[in-house]
Amino acid sequence: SFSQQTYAARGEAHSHPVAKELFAIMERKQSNLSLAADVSTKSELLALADKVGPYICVLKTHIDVISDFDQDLVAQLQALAAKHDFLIFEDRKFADIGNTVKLQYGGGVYRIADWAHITNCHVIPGEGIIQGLAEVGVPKGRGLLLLAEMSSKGMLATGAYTDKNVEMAVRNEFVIGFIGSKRFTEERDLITMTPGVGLHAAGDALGQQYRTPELIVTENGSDIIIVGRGIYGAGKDPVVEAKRYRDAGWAAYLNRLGK
Ligand code: 5BU
Repeated sequence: SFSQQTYAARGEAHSHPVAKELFAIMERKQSNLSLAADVSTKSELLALADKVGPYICVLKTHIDVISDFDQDLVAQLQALAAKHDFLIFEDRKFADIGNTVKLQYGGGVYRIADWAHITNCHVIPGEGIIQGLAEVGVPKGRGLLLLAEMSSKGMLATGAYTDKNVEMAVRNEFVIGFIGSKRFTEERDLITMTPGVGLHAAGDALGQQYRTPELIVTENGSDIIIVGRGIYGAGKDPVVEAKRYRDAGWAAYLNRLGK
């Protein structure tokens, strides 16, 4: 199983350039931690990314919640990605027909495909959404995650719907993996990234559910933990918490390897 192999070995063997780079970063930084940087201004986002950047493999953004977004923000994010050696994942959750998502991904105010190494989509419209996104993303060397599951209470991505995500991921080279709670397949070494990870809280008041790095990485075989408020939440020192989650995620990975 890929779960028994090191990130380094998986990166060397991988055929997708984004997955290859991601595994190499994880190995170099000994980090399978992604920061969900859900702050609402440009200055807060840049300050958080600069502080926590040394401890993460992926910076996950919701660029449309930044009240003073401008193109200089993404230029500066790209500079921070180079400085601290992380990839940028815009958690856009595209969900429209292929022709529309092409416009949303490549253009508009945000021009996501120009700066986000990774984005994601729901497959509710059918496989054309992947084809539309691929037309924009493949020429730019980007990668896509499918939302095979979500972390929130009562979510509807289960059973046959999750299985369809896996089938579509396997047959579309642009797809590098999933958002979900576990490893789904042994084909093409598809990566799983898991949000809803927390060491202390059980959830929030709006349906978020938190599970531990041990459950997610060691037992379920997921590859990357995504942590937001556990790192930058009220009263927290983001650097202290980022180190804590980085160490917990990496320990869970070493446990999985039996080291
Ligand atoms: P938190 O502060 O660690 O709860 O933030 C979780 C982040 O992950 C937040 O940006 C969500 O939009 C995102 N997320 C999620 O929580 N659950 C999901 O299933 C998916 C994304 Br997909």
